[in-house]
Amino acid sequence: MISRRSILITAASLIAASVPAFAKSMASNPVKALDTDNDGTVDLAEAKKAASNLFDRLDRDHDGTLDKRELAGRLSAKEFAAADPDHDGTLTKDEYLAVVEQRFNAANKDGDGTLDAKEFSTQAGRSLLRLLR
Ligand SMILES: [Ca+2]
Ligand SMILES: [Ca+2]
Ligand SMILES: [Ca+2]
Repeated sequence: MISRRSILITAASLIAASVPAFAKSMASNPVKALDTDNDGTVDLAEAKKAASNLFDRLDRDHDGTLDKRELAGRLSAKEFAAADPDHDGTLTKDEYLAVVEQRFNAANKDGDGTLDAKEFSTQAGRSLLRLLR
């Protein structure tokens, strides 16, 4: 049984941790790293927040959109075409977050509105994670 206090200490040490340690914790337990309200699961708002931060990091030329090069294989050609309804070859943040929402819903097998570690470990969960980190 994990106490509320130890969860808070874990969260505080996570924030204090260096960037490589943060990346490592993402790899071992994505829920822990993404669960900003510490309720033990990742909801859509938390997933979109992480996705939005990643979008900003990937947007190297700071034009507010991601092209295929900036996405670096996170979407297949087919997924990219589906996510880019105006076919201008780039994704806006809204288009990117729409894909995140689709993948979140696909990963949320029990339909409870949140993702737990087990749901992240599925194929759908892993494909969502590629858009979050
Ligand atoms: Ca949460
Ligand atoms: Ca760009
Ligand atoms: Ca769920």
